[in-house]
Amino acid sequence: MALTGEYQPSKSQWAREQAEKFEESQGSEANELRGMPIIVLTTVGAKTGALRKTALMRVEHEGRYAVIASLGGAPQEPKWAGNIRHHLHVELQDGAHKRDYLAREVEGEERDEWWAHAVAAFPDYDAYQAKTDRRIAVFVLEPMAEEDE
Ligand code: F42
Repeated sequence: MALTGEYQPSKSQWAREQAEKFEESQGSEANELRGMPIIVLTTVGAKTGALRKTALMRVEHEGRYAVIASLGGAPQEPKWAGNIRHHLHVELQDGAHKRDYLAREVEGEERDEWWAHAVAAFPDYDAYQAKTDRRIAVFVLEPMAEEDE
């Protein structure tokens, strides 16, 4: 079931424009960062309940995705990570295809495996982890059953 709530645009202009252009064009425009593909994640705001849309790198493996809370190696986590912990049901749009997912934060070996997929998709993640003292959170997104399945 699709998420419900009012869309509240991000305060970050470049990130907002990328997410909006990507969605409006069904993923045919604004679909890369430095030549590498992105997806758009929709989360439910932990405080407002509003729908938040965030452009993130595309980390996909066998039909599942990971989202990496790197925020360029900043000391603080991106807000969307807290939103996910508060509300595990999210939407992810990859190209023209938008679907519902259940998110789970991963640790240990599972995190290591997904981190390797993440770095293969976007090598800068290693530099971001080296830049910050926090352990960058990794969330794996498992597809939820579609209504007609
Ligand atoms: N960020 C990453 O962390 N990882 C990536 O892989 C990544 C890739 C990427 C690719 C393209 C691109 O354009 C941007 C990319 N970014 C990536 C940056 C990403 O799009 C986000 O801008 C960044 O991660 C920061 O996320 P944020 O959730 O902190 O967003 C900020 C800018 C923002 O909009 N904040 C909102 C605001 O109004 O300032 C708050 C949003 C929010 O969720 N509010 C909650 C609510 O209840 O509505 C409350 C949250 C709380 O706890 O206070």
